[in-house]
Amino acid sequence: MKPRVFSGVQPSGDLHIGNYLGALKNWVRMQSGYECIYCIVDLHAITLYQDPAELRAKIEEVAALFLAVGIDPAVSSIIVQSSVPAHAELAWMLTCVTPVGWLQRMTQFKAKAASQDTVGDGLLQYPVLMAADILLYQAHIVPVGEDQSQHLELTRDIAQRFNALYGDTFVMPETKLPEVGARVMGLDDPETKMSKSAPGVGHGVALLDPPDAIRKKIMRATTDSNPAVDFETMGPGVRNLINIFQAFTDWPDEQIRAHFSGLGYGQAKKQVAEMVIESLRPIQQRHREIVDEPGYLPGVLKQGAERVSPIANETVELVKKRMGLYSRS
Ligand code: AQP
Repeated sequence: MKPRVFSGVQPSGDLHIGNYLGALKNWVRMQSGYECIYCIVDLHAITLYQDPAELRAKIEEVAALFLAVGIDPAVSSIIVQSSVPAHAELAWMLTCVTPVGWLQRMTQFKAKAASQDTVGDGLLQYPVLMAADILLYQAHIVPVGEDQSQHLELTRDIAQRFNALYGDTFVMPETKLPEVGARVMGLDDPETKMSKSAPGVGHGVALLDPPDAIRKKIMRATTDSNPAVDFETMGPGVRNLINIFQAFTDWPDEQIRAHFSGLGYGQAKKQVAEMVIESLRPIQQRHREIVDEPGYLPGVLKQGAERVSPIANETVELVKKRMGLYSRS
């Protein structure tokens, strides 16, 4: 049997090249060697307020993007988190074995809570729900960007604690980061990671941005006062742009150095912009075709939920049995 992979994306805004290079690109590659489950984590998205109509539309947009980047529904399962009730059910059981101090230490919680007037409990519980997503499918590998590493460590801690209290139940999942692109930074501020929910039009490149918008954003990206690319002294803005180029092209370090060394910033930005535009073109084209095919997307999501539900239900039944809860079986 192939090892199982699970990963997800929140439909909380426009998917950007950070989401693609940090996660989705890896997901596509993993399909050949693993049994993959890719999830639109809408229950995670509502940890911060979402306009209901916009959220509904985003769920379908993200699903269409999964397909457009190359997730093949014939071999991988694409699911919407809220359509498989076992995610929320297991999350509650795991909440009960998770010390609140573990959750209060999470960097993402602290950062997101700081920008809210009132902090919903869901924001604190976010990593427990993420642990449930992964452990529900007894996933072996979780391909994510670097920002999710801490949540993955917590997932392992929760699984270990559960196994210690109730007996061996969960597979211990491993984190898989991409070699390049694990942390794509904001174009307007290379000290913060590119994020869907960050304000500012020049912050991120969305996967569905038209070529002109991509060109404009990259040409205006924050750099430093050097006149040309110097790998020894370059600041985080230029480094970020070159990382983006490398993550899209998969060129080795030597080729990247030879290509960019000594290039003026204007020229370097142009190269990056055109590379991003050309890389996104087929994804955008495929996205349009998928959206224009009535009934296709709902069919894919229904098939995905039907395929994974037996795995999810088996885990929930096992956990209930271990905990002494009432079980139908
Ligand atoms: N800047 C990034 N660089 C590399 N990888 C990234 N990921 C996110 N941002 C970057 C990876 O994308 C996957 C999906 O992320 P998510 O939707 O679960 O939420 P997130 O990590 O919180 O991403 P955002 O874009 O910052 O969303 P918001 O603003 O809604 O919180 C994950 O594998 C993540 O590591």
